[in-house]
Amino acid sequence: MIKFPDNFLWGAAASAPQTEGHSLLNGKSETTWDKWFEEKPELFNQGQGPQNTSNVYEMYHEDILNMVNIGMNSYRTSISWARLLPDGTHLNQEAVEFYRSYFQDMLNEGIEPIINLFHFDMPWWLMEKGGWENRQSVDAFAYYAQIAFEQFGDLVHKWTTFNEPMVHIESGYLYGYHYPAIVDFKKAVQVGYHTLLAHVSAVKAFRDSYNDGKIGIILNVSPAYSKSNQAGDLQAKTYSDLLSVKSFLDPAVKGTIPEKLIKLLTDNELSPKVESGDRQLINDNRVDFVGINYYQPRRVQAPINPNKPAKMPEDLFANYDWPDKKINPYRGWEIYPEALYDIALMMRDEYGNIPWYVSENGMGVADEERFMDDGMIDDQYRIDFIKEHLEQLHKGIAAGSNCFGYHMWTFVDCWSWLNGYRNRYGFYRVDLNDHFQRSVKKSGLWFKELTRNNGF
Ligand code: BGP
Repeated sequence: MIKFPDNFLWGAAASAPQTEGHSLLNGKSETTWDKWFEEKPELFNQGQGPQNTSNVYEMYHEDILNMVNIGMNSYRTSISWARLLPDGTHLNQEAVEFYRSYFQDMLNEGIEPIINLFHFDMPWWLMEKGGWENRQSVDAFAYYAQIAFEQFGDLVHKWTTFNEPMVHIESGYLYGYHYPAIVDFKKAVQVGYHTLLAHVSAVKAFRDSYNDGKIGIILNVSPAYSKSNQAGDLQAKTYSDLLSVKSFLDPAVKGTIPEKLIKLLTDNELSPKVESGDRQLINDNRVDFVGINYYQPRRVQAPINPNKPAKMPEDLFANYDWPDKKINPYRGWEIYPEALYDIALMMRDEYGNIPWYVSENGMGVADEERFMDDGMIDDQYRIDFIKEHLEQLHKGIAAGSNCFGYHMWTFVDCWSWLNGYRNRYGFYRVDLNDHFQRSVKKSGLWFKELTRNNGF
């Protein structure tokens, strides 16, 4: 039997925009998702927009009882910035009451809330001013963070600033999956830099608030594996890790931006605008813990005939299609649990063995009703997926890595950006044709056994 450490956090993650619903109600202002859907509904799977999502706004109490029912002891979600501060300045009292009641309910039922501040949901009023391209976004975010710490600091003792900052950068400014769907490497770097400053400014606001909790950041880590040990392929790996892993992990944990990354950006004429004092701010505001979202590795090789200077990241590292890969065909992502062990050792050896947890891991599957058996989704593939990943994680912990928990994406099926409800990830199924009714899947029952035994 594989046993996990005492007090290990078992749970799941989600976000406000993907679960709350009531997106245009109860005083919330629009985000880029609301606006984009209004303008281009055809981009969204089956016209499924952000308005309703999984109706947690009304169903959170029932959901929390369902969490208890499968043995969860912790849950991460986010606060919607546009709900709490609809115009960026004035507090929406209804939002305060909603979140306080939601978090208090979790505490009452023995579920530890881990609360995140930004999960891809840029308020429209700020987007109109340029969003993260505009340096004013840094102060706006720090103000929002300060208000959140003031309003909920007595209930929440684990905070995170951003979920997967690389995703809003890449999807919004390189690959077109998020608004404003711009393709511009230099802008992407500037957006990333402002996001980093917003993160450290929120950490500063947290320290200044004398809150007794801990603060971290959630990063998607896809470690790069090179096609071969030839110099060009190894260099591709170095570039990929610098841009997508170390760019946030180093400043968040060590307080410094890697010199090699600065050189890479300079050599490619991609350096962002910085101000004096920024370095100090980054150095002074490090995190207490890190959440790592792991879904898939990155396979890379040397690019053929790249642009110099680089116009896109693909000019620095090309994708390598590993013939032996195992794939989740619905999402198109490689399944490679071994990377979780590599991540555990990386955290131990390169990041001072800082406390960290797996803040997302999961498997999205389309048309899950195919697997309905006697009224329950028989998602054995998800159970196998979790087991394989937990085995690797356990190996990492046994080797001394300081991992304190494992959260699945996700608890109840939720809305996923342009993919709507196509791929399902939950321990509980959500019935879109029957008032968002929840029903447990086989994986939920398996998870209950896992948590009861603190292992499997
Ligand atoms: C992560 C995000 C989540 C979630 C998840 C699953 O990157 O933090 O918001 O969506 O991936 O991915 P997807 O919904 O794209 O299938």
